Amino acid sequence: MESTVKKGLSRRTLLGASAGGAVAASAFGGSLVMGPAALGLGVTGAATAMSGGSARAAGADGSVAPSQLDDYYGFWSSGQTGEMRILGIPSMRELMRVPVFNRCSATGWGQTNESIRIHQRTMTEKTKKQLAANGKKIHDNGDLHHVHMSFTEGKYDGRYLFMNDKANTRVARVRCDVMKTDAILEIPNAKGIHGLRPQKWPRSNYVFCNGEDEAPLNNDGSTMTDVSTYVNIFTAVDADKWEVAWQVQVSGNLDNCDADYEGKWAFSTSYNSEMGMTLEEMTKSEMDHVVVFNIAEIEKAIAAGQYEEINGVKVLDGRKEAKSLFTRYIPIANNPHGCNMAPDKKHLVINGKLSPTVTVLDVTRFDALFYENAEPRSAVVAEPQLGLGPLHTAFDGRGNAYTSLFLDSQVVKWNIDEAIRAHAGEKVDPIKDKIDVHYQPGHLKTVMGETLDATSDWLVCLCKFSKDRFLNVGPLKPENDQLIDISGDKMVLVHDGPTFAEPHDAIAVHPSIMSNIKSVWDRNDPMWAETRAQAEKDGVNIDEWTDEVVRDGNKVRVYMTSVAPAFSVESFTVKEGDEVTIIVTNLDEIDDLTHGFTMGNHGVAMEVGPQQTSSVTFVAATPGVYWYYCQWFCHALHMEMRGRMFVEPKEA
Ligand code: K7E
Ligand code: CUA
Ligand code: CA
Repeated sequence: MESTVKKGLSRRTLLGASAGGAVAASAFGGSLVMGPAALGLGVTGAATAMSGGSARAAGADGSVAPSQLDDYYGFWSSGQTGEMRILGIPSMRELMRVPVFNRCSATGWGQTNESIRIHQRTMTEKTKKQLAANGKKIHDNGDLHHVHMSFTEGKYDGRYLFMNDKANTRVARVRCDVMKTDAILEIPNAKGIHGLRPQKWPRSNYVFCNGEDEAPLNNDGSTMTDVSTYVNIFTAVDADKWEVAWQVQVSGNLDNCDADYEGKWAFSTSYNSEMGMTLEEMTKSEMDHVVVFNIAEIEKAIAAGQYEEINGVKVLDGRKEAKSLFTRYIPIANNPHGCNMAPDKKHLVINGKLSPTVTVLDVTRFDALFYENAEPRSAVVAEPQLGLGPLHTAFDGRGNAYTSLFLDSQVVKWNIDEAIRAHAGEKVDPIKDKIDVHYQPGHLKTVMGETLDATSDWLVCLCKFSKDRFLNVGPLKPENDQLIDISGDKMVLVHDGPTFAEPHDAIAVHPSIMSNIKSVWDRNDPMWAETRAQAEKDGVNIDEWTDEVVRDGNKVRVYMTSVAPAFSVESFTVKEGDEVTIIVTNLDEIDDLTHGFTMGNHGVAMEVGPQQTSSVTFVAATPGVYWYYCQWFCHALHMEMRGRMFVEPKEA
């Protein structure tokens, strides 16, 4: 088996071979991407192989041999943890955590000056006031549901990843070259950004963001219980400038969204068209709706100045009663959730949640929705009944869709074309397969299934409950992200992947798209441009060996460099109450040689990657000797990579 791997056979072939034996491996020698189903291994076969705990199990569970690389990058949201995670697919190995909205103890994200500047750049005055009242500079938590990559002409382009923070009404952008957050935007007027999607065509000029929660536009306490003053806001963020391009006020709330492959439309589900404030009120109507946003009409009105400027943002009125050309409302069965555009460029799938159906809309019929006396449901081309609690749908490259059934704890595979034919009266069953998942699935994702590169390789199903699938770790259990082989006719469950609170969503991306990813920082990176400007003012060159302590009133700036295994500064002296800023430049330029800076008993720690500059500011509180040290194991003498801060009494 070892030598077969070296000959370049994919793990997928081995997976098939593990059931059929070594003979099968050689029989299928050159032809790769043979799923277990294609090799005659059905669901039962896989289950037996795994529960039998045989030597084959490791091969059948989606694992990748040590030192072998995964076939795909997986970018995972983390829900209330507030970070983004990178996993390998199919091994489901967690490769990295990228702090975004959260405070990270390891990297100092949310504490370093570089990260605080990114947080504060677009912060509203109101938020600053609210934070100050709580003794804080930034929100250091978030609820990150949706991660999506930037597109060029309907395909991932490896530039950025975009994500939402439902908790604090923000969106963030992560640079794919260094995998660091480079921009955070607080969205004014809206409340609780939930659904988030980039424009797919011609490129991601916009990132569309749904405000889920209803609140008064001027939320200053002057009106609170009068629901008629509440608004809901759809936002288009300029993905390059990372500022709000425009907003549209809508009827009902907004849940999930997506965009088409022509750059004409964005669409959002609404579960609260009732504008109810209680569960009973929010589920009262038989029908809610999908809002269709007409990008060209919106841009025209913005260019013509037909907007109202509210809190520095251009806002259009797209509510039903405004009878504008900005929006159309398509009635959909009560409380829909997921909103998924198929890679066939034509079909949009709306997931029923309370209804056992999904509604398939033909987006090429959306122009007609804007004609006079248009029938609002004229774009509905299918409404297959799939099972209980459909939440989200993913697509493969063969015209099939995979829908998560939250209540049934299943994934159902169905064919879009056959669903449309059945809707037209033909006797055909669009449901191709159902598989049990464990348990209560939310999002599910195929490899690049939200792009024109959709493949029929793997499906990741993000289950909300794991219950008995893992060793009991207490009342709080992990989620269970399951890996399902979809290369054959039948879906085959191959791996259980425990994850911490609470990945809602993920995307899978081929490594060829990630070709601009770096191992060493560029010294001229904009991440520390302001830190560099301050150093220049202080007459310090941070690109070279530096050992400078600059005093500026009660502010002290300590410039040092790190080369394994030493900091350039072995000790420095400050006074009690001084505001101390430590600026560290890592002069090492070797792959993976990260240093850190931790100041003992001050709650301060940060990452300093190869060729990176990081800085952190704190107050030297009480007199005494404090050791600082490098917290990233970097050298045989890593323990010795430390120094002392002497804090003298104020009146000394
Ligand atoms: Cu369904 Cu926030 Cu994407 Cu969770 S949402 S599942
Ligand atoms: Cu430098 Cu450890
Ligand atoms: Ca409703």
